Amino acid sequence: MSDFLLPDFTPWPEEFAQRYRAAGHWRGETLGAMLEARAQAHPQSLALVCGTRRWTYEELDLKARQLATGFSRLGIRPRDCVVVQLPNVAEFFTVCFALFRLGALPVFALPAHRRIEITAFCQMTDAVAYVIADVDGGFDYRSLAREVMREAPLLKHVLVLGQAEEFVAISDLHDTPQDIIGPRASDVAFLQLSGGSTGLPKLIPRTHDDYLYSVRASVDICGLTPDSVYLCALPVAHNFPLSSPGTLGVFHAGGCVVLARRASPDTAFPLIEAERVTITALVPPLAMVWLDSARASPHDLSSLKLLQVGGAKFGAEAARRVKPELGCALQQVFGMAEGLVNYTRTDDPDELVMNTQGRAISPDDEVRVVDDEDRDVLPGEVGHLLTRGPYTIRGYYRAPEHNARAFTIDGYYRTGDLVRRLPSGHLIVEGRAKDQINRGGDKVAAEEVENHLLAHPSVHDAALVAMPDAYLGEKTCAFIVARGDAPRPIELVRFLRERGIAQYKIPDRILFVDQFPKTGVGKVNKRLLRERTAPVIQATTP
Ligand code: AMP
Ligand code: DBH
Repeated sequence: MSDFLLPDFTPWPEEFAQRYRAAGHWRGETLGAMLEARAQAHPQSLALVCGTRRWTYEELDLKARQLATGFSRLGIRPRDCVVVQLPNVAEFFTVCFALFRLGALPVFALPAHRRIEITAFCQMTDAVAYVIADVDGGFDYRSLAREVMREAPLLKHVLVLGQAEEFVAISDLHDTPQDIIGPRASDVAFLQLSGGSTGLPKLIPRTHDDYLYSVRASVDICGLTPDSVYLCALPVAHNFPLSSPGTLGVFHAGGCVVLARRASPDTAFPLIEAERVTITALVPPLAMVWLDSARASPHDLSSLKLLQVGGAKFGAEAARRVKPELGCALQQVFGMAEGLVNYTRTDDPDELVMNTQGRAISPDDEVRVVDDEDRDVLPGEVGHLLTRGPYTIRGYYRAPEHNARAFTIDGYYRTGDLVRRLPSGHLIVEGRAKDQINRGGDKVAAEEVENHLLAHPSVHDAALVAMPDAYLGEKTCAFIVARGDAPRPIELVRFLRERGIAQYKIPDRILFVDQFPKTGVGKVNKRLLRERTAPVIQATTP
């Protein structure tokens, strides 16, 4: 058994693993080896632009190897988990590649996460280190780290980009590179996050083999070359800009990644012009803002060839505006950190690009569309999307009970999405069965927020539902049955904030009701609650 093998990881059954290897999907290459190979092949090519810093492949790889030595000296070992919460900065990559080399596992947090989430990630993974920036977006991550340290006893190190105060500065850790026996490609490389639908966030173990396959195949589908210049405007740790084909795809192709600190047009457009960006990825609300700003912008966006939009459904109407207003082609991307990614192809007819969310990457992606009893629906009918394949996990990390529900006996992942499949294999996302709200690409698990609301002494019961929104697609509305006098909504908002949850999970609306409508079996009828948001929406829509 490998030293790097992670317990609590559900591997693919051996017959599948053999098949994926035989097909050439899994090639035995690790992420660390991939970067090293690129640095040897074209050391002087530009790999990364971050503010005024411009790193070649040689520099990027060297810094990662130096940091690996520093991490190792600190005592970070193979299989140790390290929660990484960084903004879009170059050090995200040196930190991650250093950990990949050691066989330690980054746990990808988003900058928006706060005490509750970070503490949960640390506790669930027994993380030994937590990597942060000092201050970003006006928020001091060091004070967050102090709170997390108190609740996560196994956390030994806080590594800070910038002013470390009582913690360790990342810049002090670089040391002479050493030869390291790295992990195997079949080992878990990192833990990605799921938006989830339960009270607790879920962690997604991805192996070097499976992730690199999805990256490599995505590079082909999206036509990345050494001339590609990718603007990373979404949070760098998110699965979409990381791997579809994302920054890792660009490194695989030998192109250049340009990091944007913000995704707004006033930050992104000047970068597109200055760096001659050819491809970028956005969630639908940002794509709409870009569409509204492009024409009036003084910046030359003509280098942009492909805009990828995914994370939430991009409506056909907005989709049709991309070419005329941004002057580039659109690609719809329907993916999930658990694995399966669908793309519209660059040579698909417009009809498919505007109206579908694409088709699966791999000929070995098995996609089923089923009814409530797991029976295949007729072709073209709406049903639950189930999938398994060479880069889709067989289980979440340390979640056996949840896994029993989230996967079928024969290993299909229940995505919770409702889709329709066209004869071409393209999928149209028609809705969602999971109890989750997709707030413009930010996934909010209803149960998680309900549990926080229930902790308030004046809340007897809580139900979080989606409410349509022109900009975000969906916003959240919390229905509350009060215990005694109803608290003021602002008091509940303050309560949630003080508990330390990410801002995007705070309900956009809070409404009080005497009781919840119930379904036949007595469950809260969320469909009826969603309908009750209609007057609210009308009242607030100009
Ligand atoms: P996660 O499992 O947290 O990585 O989130 C993945 C989920 O995001 C999918 O299961 C879908 O519900 C949603 N999603 C991602 N891309 C799209 C898209 N293009 N259209 C509709 N929903 C999407
Ligand atoms: O929403 C997602 O999680 C997502 C969207 C597009 C994703 O993980 C991906 C592409 O890889």
